[in-house]
Amino acid sequence: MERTLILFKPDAVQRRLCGRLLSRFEDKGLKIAGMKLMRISDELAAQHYADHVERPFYAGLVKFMTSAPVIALCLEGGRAVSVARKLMGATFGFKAESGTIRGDFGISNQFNLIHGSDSPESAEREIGLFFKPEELQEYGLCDDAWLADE
Ligand code: D4T
Repeated sequence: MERTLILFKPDAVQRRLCGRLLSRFEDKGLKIAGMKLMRISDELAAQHYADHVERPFYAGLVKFMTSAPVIALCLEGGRAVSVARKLMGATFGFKAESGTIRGDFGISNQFNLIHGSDSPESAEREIGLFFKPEELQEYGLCDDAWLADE
């Protein structure tokens, strides 16, 4: 089992797309381990996007991500990190394949609706930034046996 951090960015919340985006992950078989509506602080944005601090788009990205509420999700399942990245599609909406979240719901570079951890190591770090341990649940679902290989 693997966990990943997903953020529905301010544009997804503002465009009332959260239910439809969450359905994509539930339909695929990922389980919600944690979920909350929250406002990202400047400090949290700086920690989350520390790798991008030198990039030209960094200031605009932090401004966007702190501009309005987001939904933070910790999703769990087999190969959750790569499965979620496939569902999201390529970074820019105009390049993302149809059938993916970014390919189906947007054409913007910056307003790309969703964040997903890019490796299990990033996921561990990012889940720790966004969730306290007690905010994450461990529980079974009635179809668990039908979604796992063993
Ligand atoms: P995130 O991190 O938001 O899941 O997106 P990706 O993993 O797909 O892409 P990224 O880290 O390279 O970029 C982070 C974030 O910055 C925005 N961005 C990116 C931008 O506005 N202009 C740019 O040129 C790039 C490369 C979009 C996603």
